Amino acid sequence: MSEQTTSYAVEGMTCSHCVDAVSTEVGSIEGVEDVDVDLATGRVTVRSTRVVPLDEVARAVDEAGYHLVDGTTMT
Ligand SMILES: [Cu+2]
Repeated sequence: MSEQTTSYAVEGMTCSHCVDAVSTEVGSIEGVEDVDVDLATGRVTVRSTRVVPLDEVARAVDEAGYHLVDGTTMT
C-alpha cells in the first residue's frame, strides 16, 4: 500500500498547545504516521499508510476541540 499525504484546513488553533492537541488526536487515527500542523495557516498535513476517511479526521479534530473546515482538503 502506498503512502498518502493529505492536508486539511483546521479552524480555531491559537497556540502550541492547540497544535499539540490536534497532533495527538489526529496522530491516533489508524494508519496515520505523521502529523504536521502549521499554526499560522491552520494547515494540518497528515502522512498515512491508508486513505483516511474525512469523517475520521473531522472527528479527531473535534475531539481535540477544534473544527475541520467543511469538506476541505488542500493539496
Ligand atoms: Cu492553544
